[in-house]
Amino acid sequence: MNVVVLTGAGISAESGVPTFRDADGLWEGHRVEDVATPEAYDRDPATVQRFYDERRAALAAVQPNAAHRALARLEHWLHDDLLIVTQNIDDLHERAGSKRVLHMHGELLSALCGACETRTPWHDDLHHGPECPQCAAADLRPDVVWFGEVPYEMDRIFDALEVCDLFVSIGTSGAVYPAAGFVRAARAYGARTLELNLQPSEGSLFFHESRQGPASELVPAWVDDLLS
Ligand code: BJW
Repeated sequence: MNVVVLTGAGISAESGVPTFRDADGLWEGHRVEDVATPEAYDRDPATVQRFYDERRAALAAVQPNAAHRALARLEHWLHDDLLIVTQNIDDLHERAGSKRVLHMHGELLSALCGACETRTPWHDDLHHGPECPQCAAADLRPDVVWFGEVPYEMDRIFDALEVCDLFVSIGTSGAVYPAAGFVRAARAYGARTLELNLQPSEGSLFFHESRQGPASELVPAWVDDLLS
């Protein structure tokens, strides 16, 4: 069986990483669409850099939870027949042991050079304007995808959606495209579709089945079912 799993902020919530659109979300009081943009960065790069520097530093203090670990266990059995497509910029899937992970909205632990567009693994702060290791321009920004920018790995993702037998969406609001459209693409290609989320998402009706509850309970139970 070939499986594509899409994950969103909800899978990391129980690790202590804030979500975006929940009541206590990252941008409480702001519309995410207003602040997660290249225009917001151009207007006030220092504030945006500090915001991501704080999130990068906070990442060191959190750990993968039972949902991340269950997906790593699933990869142990399915090998190349499992692909995780994550909208998250944390590294909790990798730290749980998953290897086949595509970060479509970029990664906190990577910097993108505005001058030469090189992506460089990055663990430190960026607000003080360090030089790009490739071209020496002091023009490094967080390597994340904001609204209006093109997500990473779209060709590989659609290739995977085309051949998967099962598409599972975990902990995402279904509010942001193109990820919100993956369920319809997978269905059109013939996959069965399952949603695992704390509450029905904006896209729940597009799934064959939707289960509600915390990811740390639903995901291990689903993996146990699949492997039994
Ligand atoms: C739990 C839980 C627990 C909580 N257990 N569950 C009009 C119509 C259609 C599209 C557009 C439109 N106007 C503009 C667009 C396009 C636009 C878009 O979608 N806008 C919408 C506002 C409509 N999209 C873009 O611009 C994208 N680019 C694009 O489309 O390029 C064109 C193109 C595409 C493809 C090929 C070629 C060209 C880019 C989108 C970039 C999004 N970036 C961000 C920031 C990343 C950096 C950062 O992290 O700071 O990505 S915004 C933010 O939203 C972040 C997330 O990855 C993303 C999704 O959020 P997510 O994961 O769903 O989090 P939440 O908080 O919303 O939801 C959490 C869920 O978990 C909730 O449901 C909870 O209930 C649940 N939950 N605890 C289980 N314990």
